[in-house]
Amino acid sequence: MVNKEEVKKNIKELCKNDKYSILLPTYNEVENLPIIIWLIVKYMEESELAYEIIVIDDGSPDGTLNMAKQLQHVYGDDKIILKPREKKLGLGTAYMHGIKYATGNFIVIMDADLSHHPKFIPKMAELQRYLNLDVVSGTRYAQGGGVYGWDFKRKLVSRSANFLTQILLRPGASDLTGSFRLYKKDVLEKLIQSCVSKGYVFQMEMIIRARQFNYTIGEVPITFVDRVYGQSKLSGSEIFQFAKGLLYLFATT
Ligand SMILES: Nc1nc2c(ncn2[C@@H]2O[C@H](COP(=O)(O)OP(=O)(O)OP(=O)(O)O)[C@@H](O)[C@H]2O)c(=O)[nH]1
Ligand SMILES: [Mg+2]
Repeated sequence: MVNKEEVKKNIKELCKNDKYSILLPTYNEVENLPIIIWLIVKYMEESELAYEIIVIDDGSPDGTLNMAKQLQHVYGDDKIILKPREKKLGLGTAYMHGIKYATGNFIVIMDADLSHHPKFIPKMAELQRYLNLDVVSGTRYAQGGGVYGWDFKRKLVSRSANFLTQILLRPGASDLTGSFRLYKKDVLEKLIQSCVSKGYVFQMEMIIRARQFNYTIGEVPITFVDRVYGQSKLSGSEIFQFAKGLLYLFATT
């Protein structure tokens, strides 16, 4: 009989050199940053996972970078790494920029606006370890997941985007437009290189390409909470861009 505790211990031994580089892209997140970092530190320390947090701020006018510097003093420059850029250059390139400095063998991508709760990172790491997965995706659309604080229009847009994509591309993952995910570093590098889209459709393309390259994907149900501080940026043109990107992927993959 295989003892469960024994298996857990063996996995822990195998994974003792693992390190998680958490990429936090920020644009005007001065209120959210101290809270998200406090939570990440709390949950990573509690679960005894080695980690670093890479903050990629794109010249936020609200002083996010200054806040990040103060947090670096508090938590140490081995834990908080600052890789700012001069101006707002978009999320996709922010990930590419951040990953260059990552020293971990795993990368976690998440939003800094408290929509993604850090308590799910250890759950993703655990699932990854058990099944040696290439990608673990947080999902709002499977057992136990959910969305809080979105109005009807926003829910409809997100649901429809997922629904259409499921039908057109059959990706085999339930949350395509979400961006809370854990990747093996080399897998993420390959995916980013192969992705052509920008904006919202980028998250979807990543998971579609992952499927295309036969990477193994697991899912962890997450609850998603709408941002409390700061401005939302979903607009009509973003929705149009998404539809365009979806059709492009449909035609090319
Ligand atoms: N570095 C960088 N970060 C960005 C940029 N655009 C957005 N972000 C950050 O990326 C994350 C996701 O962006 P959000 O604005 O929350 O996007 P969203 O969740 O789709 O929309 P709302 O939360 O409704 O505004 C947040 O942490 C933002 O601060 C950018 O151009 N550069
Ligand atoms: Mg957000």
